[in-house]
Amino acid sequence: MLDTTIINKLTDRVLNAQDHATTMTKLTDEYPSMSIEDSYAVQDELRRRWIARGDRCVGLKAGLTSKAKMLQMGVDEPSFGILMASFSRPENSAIDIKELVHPRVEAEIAFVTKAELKGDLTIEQVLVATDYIIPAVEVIDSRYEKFKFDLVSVIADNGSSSRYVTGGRPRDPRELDLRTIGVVIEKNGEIMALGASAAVLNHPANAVVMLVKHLASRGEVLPAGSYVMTGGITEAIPVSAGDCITARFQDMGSVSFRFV
Ligand code: OOG
Ligand code: MG
Repeated sequence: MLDTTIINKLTDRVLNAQDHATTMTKLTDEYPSMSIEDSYAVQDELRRRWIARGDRCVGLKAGLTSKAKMLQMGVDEPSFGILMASFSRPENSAIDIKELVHPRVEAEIAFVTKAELKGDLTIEQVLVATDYIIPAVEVIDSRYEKFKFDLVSVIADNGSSSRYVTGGRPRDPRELDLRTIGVVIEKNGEIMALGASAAVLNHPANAVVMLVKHLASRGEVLPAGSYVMTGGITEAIPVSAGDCITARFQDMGSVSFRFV
């Protein structure tokens, strides 16, 4: 494990890049021995700093949970990250691209839980503890040059998290077949990507199962009332100022916003 001084120094670097929309070189270039455990220690420190600023943690995200995303990023394992209230933007809002480096959008199914989840779970247990599922679009923005990273580096950058927009219709997960929800991402009215929800680990609730297992390995639980994003169903779509994004989710409505 890297010592606390180095974890703090790396957290400063990541936070600075996030706050000022600047890029950094991969943390593993300087610390080749850095481990996944070290990256999650950076995330813990990021969360402490955000909370100290008055922000609130609303939940967690799973990323790199679909083949399309793993292929696009050259990584073959899921990552987990923290979602703060300040990252959220309303539906139909305008997201300021100046605050971001090279954003991309992803369509994801989000879960909102109503009971604490811990340990080894089945999909069924996740569904029983789910209050509702809801469409979400994540705006990811790697702080690494050219959006290129390894698993250790991307986790320390909080899984490229930058903004997310939640919308459409909340649904009871027991009323839908969660493997066959069709999703279409449109940019300026043109279809850029399409897929079905089974692309995420065969069933998006599996992302929650994996997340809770990861938390258990760190002695943590997923509290009731958590907002969990399960990962992009398709590859992520690069965006620029002026782009209007609509993600349509079968039987769940759509989420729209734009970049200025
Ligand atoms: C890492 C984050 C991936 C997802 O939904 O797969 C992610 C990245 O691709 O930058 O959020
Ligand atoms: Mg994502």
